[in-house]
Amino acid sequence: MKFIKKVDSLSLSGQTPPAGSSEETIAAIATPPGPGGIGIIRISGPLSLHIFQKIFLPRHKTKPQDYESHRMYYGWIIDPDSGSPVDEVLAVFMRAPNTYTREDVVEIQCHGSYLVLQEILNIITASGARLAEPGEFTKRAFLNGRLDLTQAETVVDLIGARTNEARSMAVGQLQGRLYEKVSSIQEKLVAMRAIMEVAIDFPEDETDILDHADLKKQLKDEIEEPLIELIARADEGKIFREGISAVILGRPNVGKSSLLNTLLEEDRALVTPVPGTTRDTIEEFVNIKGMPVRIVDTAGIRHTNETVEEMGIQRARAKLADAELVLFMLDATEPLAEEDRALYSSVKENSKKQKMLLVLNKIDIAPGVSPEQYSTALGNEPLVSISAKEHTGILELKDMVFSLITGSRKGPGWDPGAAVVPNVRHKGALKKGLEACRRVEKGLEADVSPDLLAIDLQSALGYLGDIVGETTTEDVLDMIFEQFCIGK
Ligand SMILES: Nc1nc2c(ncn2[C@@H]2O[C@H](COP(=O)(O)OP(=O)(O)OP(=O)(O)O)[C@@H](O)[C@H]2O)c(=O)[nH]1
Ligand SMILES: [Mg+2]
Repeated sequence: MKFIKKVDSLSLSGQTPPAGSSEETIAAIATPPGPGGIGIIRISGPLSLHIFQKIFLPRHKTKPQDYESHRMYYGWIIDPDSGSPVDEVLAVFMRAPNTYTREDVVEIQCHGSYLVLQEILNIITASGARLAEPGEFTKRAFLNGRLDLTQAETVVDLIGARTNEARSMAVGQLQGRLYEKVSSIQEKLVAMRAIMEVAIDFPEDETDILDHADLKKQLKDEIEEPLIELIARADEGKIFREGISAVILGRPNVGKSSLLNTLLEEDRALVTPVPGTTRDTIEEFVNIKGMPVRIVDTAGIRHTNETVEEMGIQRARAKLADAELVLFMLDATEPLAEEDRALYSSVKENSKKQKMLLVLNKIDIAPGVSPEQYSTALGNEPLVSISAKEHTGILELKDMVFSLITGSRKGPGWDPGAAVVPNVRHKGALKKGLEACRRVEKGLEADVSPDLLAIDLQSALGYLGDIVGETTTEDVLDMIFEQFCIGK
């Protein structure tokens, strides 16, 4: 899919596109599907004003050629072919470059009915625009230099943020926090490459120009250290941005569904005294100290001859495979059962990567129970005692989940809004950049010629350029913007 195509429909308007733009005009519904108070349609590109003039009838006698930029107008959208009114709207024309895409933009606020929105969109496309692809508005904002690639990418994170912490992180990145970090490392690399170039040009003075010890120190302190720091941050970022998945496992009736309900603070799953109540898996998001956690309640695992229950148990095992955390539930009113031990061993055998937390439930009716007897028998895994019914121990459970997953790196003072958190794509490029720097370091030690050092410095610069979008290839860009929704 090629992004930029030349406009061939300009003859429609008899107008010239704004300077610096030769793209097609695109349009999309920007608000989510479903009825709402207001629905918004966005148009961007050289024909925006022309289309607006054609389909909008202002209430006050403003002449279409006199529309001011960034001013809201009240009026009607009219089907230009039939002259029939479509909806009563508020609309704004915004002249490039002070717009989201840096192109001419029109936004129409109509009633939030899908049929109205669709009809207006049809009229717009019949008037010379084409439907926007997913993320195309933001892609244009990036291609036209309004956002760097890290800022454009974080628009998706901001829209999809499930917790305040994730939102705060996305806003920080939208403000350019990651971009600034990467740019400052790039500057240091450029400065170092400049020194290499001088050494290449004046080989007779090379030993004076290249102070190896000093260059190595600079490379380590000012370039490699910040890169290592950023790489370490990427995993934290992933936890808050994408969240983790936790599966509640245990034999029937230990209180798995009760725990899900307690964490959700609603009666989501059926709870009964009958063992084998939950047949299917049930998944919901819970906010645990800012971490979006997908909690999966499962069918209690036991030997059974019943087909439906057995299917539920198979599903529970399948969910285990993609979980980062197992909440292994035990019943404090009963001693550890053979089924508990068997289940524990099979979890440990099948899934070495997961973290585990033993959750000893029903302590409200087993007050004297000693938790140690359970944990010592089950590999000394960390344990929390709770009552899902009385809601006791839930805060401790959340604290333990948080520190198991994050390694307790963040205390209460951690400020996600100030954090710089690269995503997986950035992490890959940062690592390659770091490798290139380490080659330079080795080269300095081995006294290799400055032109070879300059090659590795240049390659490190290339990787960092990929992060901010200076050197990113078209297919990587396509991959990034395909994750967006239409209209963004
Ligand atoms: N006293 C007490 N009872 C609890 C507690 N948690 C759950 N129960 C009771 O234990 C029974 C089983 O609870 P569920 O949440 O359905 O257990 P489950 O593990 O989901 O059971 P299955 O879906 O059958 O595997 C119900 O009668 C609950 O009311 C608790 O903390 N204290
Ligand atoms: Mg259940």
